[in-house]
Amino acid sequence: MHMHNDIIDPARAIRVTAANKDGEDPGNGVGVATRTRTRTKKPSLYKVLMLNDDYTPMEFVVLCLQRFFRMSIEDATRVMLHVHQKGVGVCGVFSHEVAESKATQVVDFARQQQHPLQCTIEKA
Ligand code: TYC
Repeated sequence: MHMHNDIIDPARAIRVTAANKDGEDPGNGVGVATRTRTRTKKPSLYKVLMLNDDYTPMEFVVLCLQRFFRMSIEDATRVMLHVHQKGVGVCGVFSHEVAESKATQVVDFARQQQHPLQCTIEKA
């Protein structure tokens, strides 16, 4: 038998309430299914940018891209070389909260190892 295992979207969920559509309780103890539409707002997206500098080792930048942006060694090397040559590059696009968190994690990790590597975020 076919089984559903969908994630419930609260904006589309059916609520079973005592009242009918006129706001009156039918009074028979039988629930009335009503559907309400809740307006949901998509989060604004932000790019995490990585900046070039003359001192951070290339392999450390590649490690950061693998660790904090879950890139393969090939993608991480490509992005690192792009930043090295152009001065700035995009590590990924995220919600504001996640973008801030990733940029902070990279800069804090670099600072711990005495590297001047910098990241910023910018509206996508
Ligand atoms: N320019 C650095 C070097 O030559 C490498 C580097 C690449 C540093 C990317 C930062 O975001 C960066 N060692």
